[in-house]
Amino acid sequence: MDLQNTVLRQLKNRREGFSLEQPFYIDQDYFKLDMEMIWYRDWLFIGHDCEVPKAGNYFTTQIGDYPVVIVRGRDGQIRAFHNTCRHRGHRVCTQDRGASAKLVCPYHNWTYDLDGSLVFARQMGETFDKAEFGLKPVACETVAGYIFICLADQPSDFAPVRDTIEPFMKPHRLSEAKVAHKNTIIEKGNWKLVWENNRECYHCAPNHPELCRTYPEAPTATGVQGAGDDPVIAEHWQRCEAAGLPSAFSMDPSGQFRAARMPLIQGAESYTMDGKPAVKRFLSDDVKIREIGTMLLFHYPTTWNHILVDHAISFSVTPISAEETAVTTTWLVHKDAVEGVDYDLDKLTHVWNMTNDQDRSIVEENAFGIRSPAYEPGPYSPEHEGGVMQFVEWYSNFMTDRLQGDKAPLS
Ligand code: 3BY
Ligand code: FES
Ligand code: FE
Repeated sequence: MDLQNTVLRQLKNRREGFSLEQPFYIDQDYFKLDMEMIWYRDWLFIGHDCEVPKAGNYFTTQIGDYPVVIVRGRDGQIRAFHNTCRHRGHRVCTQDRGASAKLVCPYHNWTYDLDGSLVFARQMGETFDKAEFGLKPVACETVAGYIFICLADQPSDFAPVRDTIEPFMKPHRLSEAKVAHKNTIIEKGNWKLVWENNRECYHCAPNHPELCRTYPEAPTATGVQGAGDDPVIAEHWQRCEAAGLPSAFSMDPSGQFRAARMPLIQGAESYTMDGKPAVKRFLSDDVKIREIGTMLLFHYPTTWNHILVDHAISFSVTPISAEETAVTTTWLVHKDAVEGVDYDLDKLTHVWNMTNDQDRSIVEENAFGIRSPAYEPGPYSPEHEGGVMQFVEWYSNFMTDRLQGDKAPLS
């Protein structure tokens, strides 16, 4: 409770427009509080439904202390379960991904159906009732090719997320895409530093030569100010919307998620060194124009995304410890696109592999400096770092609400 009061006070007295106090980025107890208040309670992007195309396909993940398995059932539905056996707790699925008609715990072979019900448990005695020992479900929703889970017993309403992002995403038909490549890097920095870095492009020109060939560094693209008064962006929205692609800036009132379609640098169609498409077979036949730029979607605390005409890239943030964060990048292409024929994997992944590594280094050096006793919160650039201020604002408000909900308000 003492810690909760300290955090509440620090957030209340926070200097607006400045970075957070040191412990928010390095302290184990603050990290635990982030996990309990945000990660164990809110909706988290966890993967794509095209990663489990058939019944029995599954993948596993780890959110803080919780191992989770996501599996497609014979009825086609994607479900999530706590990946802890109801016998003595062994992880049921121990691989990153796989395919199986049933989920069989390796310890004593308790066997679960794809809907989580226990169907087989050897020699457990007369009175044993299998119905009592199904895998514990985790709330799971899919929208336009994206799977979200929520570890809370009573998840918040998913409808606002669905209502905002579905119209933007649907035309790109990502449910029918395939994973061309996926990788995970570990960044030695707190998850909030990963986000702060993502929410501005003030750092792009000095750090991202490859990305800057095609992605505009203007704060209107990355930030959260809407940008409807920028004539280039207004024209882009008009043109894309006329072609049936929702585009104008749309942000949830809570500040937790935002979708907007942004133009790339003039003439560029994709994140390649020459701006030309990386994939010959485009993602969706429903998209009738080529110069659609990038559909930007973020949803705190797990994901930011770029959806282009020829491919899509999702990013997923997973905290590991106070000072370590995993960032998983997934490149999606049309399911019929053939590697070596329609796309070259190096060309497809080059720009973001470079950019991710540059961002990793930035986050790690940022964390390094913040560990110094001489660190103190510093001012964000009002022109370039509005998106970072917005993230910190969201974090502070969200944590404050949750912490206050857990106890009587501060006197
Ligand atoms: O990936 C992103 O969305 C942001 C935009 C610019 C900097 N950063 C890479
Ligand atoms: Fe799973 Fe025994 S712990 S079968
Ligand atoms: Fe960056």
